[in-house]
Amino acid sequence: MFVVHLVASFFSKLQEDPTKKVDRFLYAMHLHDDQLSDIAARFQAELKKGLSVESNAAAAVKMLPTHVRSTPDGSEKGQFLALDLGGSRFKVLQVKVREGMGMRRGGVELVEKTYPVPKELHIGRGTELFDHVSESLKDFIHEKNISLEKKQPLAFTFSFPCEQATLNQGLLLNWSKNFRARGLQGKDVVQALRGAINKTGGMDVEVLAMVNDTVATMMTCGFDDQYCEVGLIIGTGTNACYMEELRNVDLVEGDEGRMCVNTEWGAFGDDGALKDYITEFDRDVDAASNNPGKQILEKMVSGMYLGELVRLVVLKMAKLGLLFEGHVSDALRTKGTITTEHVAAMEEYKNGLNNTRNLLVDLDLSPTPDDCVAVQHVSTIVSFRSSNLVAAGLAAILTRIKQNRNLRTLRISVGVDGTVYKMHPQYPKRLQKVVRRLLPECHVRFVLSDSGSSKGAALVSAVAQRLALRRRQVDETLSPFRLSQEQLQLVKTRMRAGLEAGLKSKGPSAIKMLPSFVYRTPDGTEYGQYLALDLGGTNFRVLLVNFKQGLQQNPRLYHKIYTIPLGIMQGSGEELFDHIAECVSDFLDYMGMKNARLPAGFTFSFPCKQTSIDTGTLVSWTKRFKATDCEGHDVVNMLREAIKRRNEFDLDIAAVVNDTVATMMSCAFEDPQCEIGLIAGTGTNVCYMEELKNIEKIGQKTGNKDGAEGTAEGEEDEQDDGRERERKEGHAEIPKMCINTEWGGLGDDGSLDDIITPYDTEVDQNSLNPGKQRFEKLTSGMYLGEVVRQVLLDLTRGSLLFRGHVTEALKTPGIFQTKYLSHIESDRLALLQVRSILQQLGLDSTCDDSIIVKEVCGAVSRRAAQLCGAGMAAVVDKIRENRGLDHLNVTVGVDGTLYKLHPHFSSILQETARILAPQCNVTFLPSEEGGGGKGAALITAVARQKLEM
Ligand code: 0WK
Ligand code: 0WK
Ligand code: BGC
Ligand code: BGC
Repeated sequence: MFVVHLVASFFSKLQEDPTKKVDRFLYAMHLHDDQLSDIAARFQAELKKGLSVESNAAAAVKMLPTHVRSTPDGSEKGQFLALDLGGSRFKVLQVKVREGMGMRRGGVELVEKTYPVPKELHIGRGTELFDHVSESLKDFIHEKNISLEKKQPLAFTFSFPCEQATLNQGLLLNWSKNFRARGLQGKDVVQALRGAINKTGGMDVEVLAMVNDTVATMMTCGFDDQYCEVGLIIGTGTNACYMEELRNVDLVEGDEGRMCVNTEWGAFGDDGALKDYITEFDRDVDAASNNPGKQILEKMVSGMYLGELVRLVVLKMAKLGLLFEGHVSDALRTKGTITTEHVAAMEEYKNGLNNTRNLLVDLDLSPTPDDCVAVQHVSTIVSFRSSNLVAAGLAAILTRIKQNRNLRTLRISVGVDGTVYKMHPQYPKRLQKVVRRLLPECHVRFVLSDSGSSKGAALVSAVAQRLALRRRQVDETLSPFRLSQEQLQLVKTRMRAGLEAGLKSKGPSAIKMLPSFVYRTPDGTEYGQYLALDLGGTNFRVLLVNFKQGLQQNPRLYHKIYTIPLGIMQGSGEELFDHIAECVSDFLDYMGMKNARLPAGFTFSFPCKQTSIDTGTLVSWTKRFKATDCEGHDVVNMLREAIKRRNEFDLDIAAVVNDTVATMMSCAFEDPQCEIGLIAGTGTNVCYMEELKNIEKIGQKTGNKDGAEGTAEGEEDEQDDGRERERKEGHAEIPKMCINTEWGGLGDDGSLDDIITPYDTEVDQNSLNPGKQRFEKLTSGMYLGEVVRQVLLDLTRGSLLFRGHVTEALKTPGIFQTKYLSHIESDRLALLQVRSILQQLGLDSTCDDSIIVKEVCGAVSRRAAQLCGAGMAAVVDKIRENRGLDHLNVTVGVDGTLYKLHPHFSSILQETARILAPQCNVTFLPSEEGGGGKGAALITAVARQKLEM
């Protein structure tokens, strides 16, 4: 038989190769590479249009966000029911991912059953369609004896365009293919499914995720191929999805990581973008379809229409006498008599011609061998155009991915499914060849989805479940850090009680309330040249401060920063002060003032008991300092001793002040309303101007071994001119003194135990001063990084992070410096940069991991800022009540790297203080560089001038 055909065709060639006649007739369907590149370029423009919030509404290609943020990463597991609706077959499945013993590692087990969907349901009421779906589900559950004890998670593949706000919700935008059930457009199909399942009853199912079949196909293939980031369906319908950069998906919050976008490319051309490629046959197919004007590309590409296109071409050629000597049968006139299966059959290598002849005979035609060759060629041209158009669409998507990732070459895999791609013998080859021709620099692998898309849908549900579980577990882990208004109000109350208690007792109190012997803030009359030493924060600064006569003139400042090596911080007191003296000596050299015996102020950022402005007995070290033989000693003497030991220069140390006091003075020099000093840096602390009469412990002389007596009478004069100024400033001349609260100690008496978390306890236990400075350990820069590390450790041990790998890095104390919090939490920082910070710390992370790390950092720093805000509310309300005011205007001078460098700390602190102290209008004035030194110089100036009086 075949030989006869061969001979016949050879002779006819002599006449004319019948395919030539068809090529001429279907010239418009031949798409050359430059036309395909043009279509790819047009499609790329459509992708952009669909992604952008400005043009999405008008875009034909809807670019629907899917809320699938990652392809499988190997940790998915679980047992799921799955529904696969919308393709040529409706299937119910049970999918087991890595469940159960004996399964080779990483296996997925599928049990499935196909249920027919009666045609009338395709066009009936939507509720009936979903009733049929849920009844099929129930039937499947019973047939497969799936226990209904526990709630069964379900994954739903629904192959129609849906607008999704989350993974388990989706508004149907429009039907396509052969579905047009009423009453569902614009409705949430997941809700519709839940409704049907409840109506059917007897099933306890939770719909975890609804995905488009392209997405499910990408996930299915991504299970075995990590490069698979594109899903392609060429079946009844056609469509593609791919992993887009989240920053480009305007319709979804956030710009970190990626999200799979369902392009719905079937609608490409609905806005006329393909008008110059549409042939009369395409117009006929569209006109006769149940959604004219819609899904233009789909009608040129997918299985529902290819057969019809061939029929219309053959019909037209027959009518024009180009086939069957012009004979036309009713069957040929009848819609749908040539299906895509027929097209595929006609193109089979061996039996293609035979199948063509059989088909034409079935259509009551008596084809000649040439007719068969010609009709077969029509099928070839129609399906060739289909694969070419798909190739153009893919080329656009892959080019976009390459550009998104600034890659010169791209290695990627495309997960494919659909009866056209699967059934049509030559379709895959043709498609792959054209893609490789259009994108020579890309290495594209096509992965056939071997088991339908439900595996992928289950994986999405597994990811959804894992993300939901992780979300719940991360929320649980972080909820103790999320302080309620009531809790913050409590902290304010406890801070207030701690301030009051500290003012009263002479004995130990959690909040020490240390008198500073600074009775007033600067009044601008300060003048002269002073040396200032600023120890205790991140750096040690030596400054020369020059105040010129005349009000508010900014002083000249020269300074040099020195580091204090950890070994010195935690060595002997002598070494520490020798190191300080050495730095001062270096500075005086640098300033060429070795011989000047300058009056100096010493900012010493640790709790000191003072009996005068120039004495200070260190109560206890804090932060990183632990030098021996210092606690209980007068630090001014120790400094003097060290200077004497060095015997190179001499200083007249006239004042020692806490950095909070120095900061208050420095800011008060600019803003007279400044009566509070706040440090939020390595440590945390606050000072404020308290009324002398409230400082009971000052009442009687605080004898300490340095026994500096003299100051007493000084106080009176102070009081006199204090009185003078008060009058000037209106609130009756109440003598005041600045109190260094040392609020870092709040909670040392257990008063914060109800908000301290196990992570905080861990940090406290591993600190240099366990049980001490509890409030500081919840709020200051030295500890926040450690609290974060403890939380990350716990989350990793719970395999919620870093795939459960507890690396050495994560176990290393101090590795997560607080500055990383500031970097990680800055809005400008994309996730990629968060990942590179984690990389530097030896923490290999995924996008999701860095989202969680950022959240942990945010929770820990937010709590810190809120606690400081609550503490500040207590201080300003005390001052307001001290003065019997309904409303207080006050300024707080602030310094510290946490307050100054952290992206959100300062605003959250201010907001909290505003809410908790509504009767106070608090202005926060960041101190300028070296404020601690300037403040010390101001105090020294005040102390000096007093002496000259
Ligand atoms: C098989 C998938 C299904 C998808 C179908 C598309 O499991 O989700 O909708 O492929 O191909 P069709 O059956 O429409 O040819
Ligand atoms: C800068 C001040 C200094 C203070 C420091 C606190 O000049 O007195 O100790 O701020 O901030 P930290 O360096 O601890 O972040
Ligand atoms: C639908 C898509 C679907 C595709 C393949 C199209 O008609 O709009 O959502 O992915 O068919 O099934
Ligand atoms: C110290 C305070 C200091 C604060 C800020 C705390 O650890 O106890 O004296 O003001 O840190 O530097």
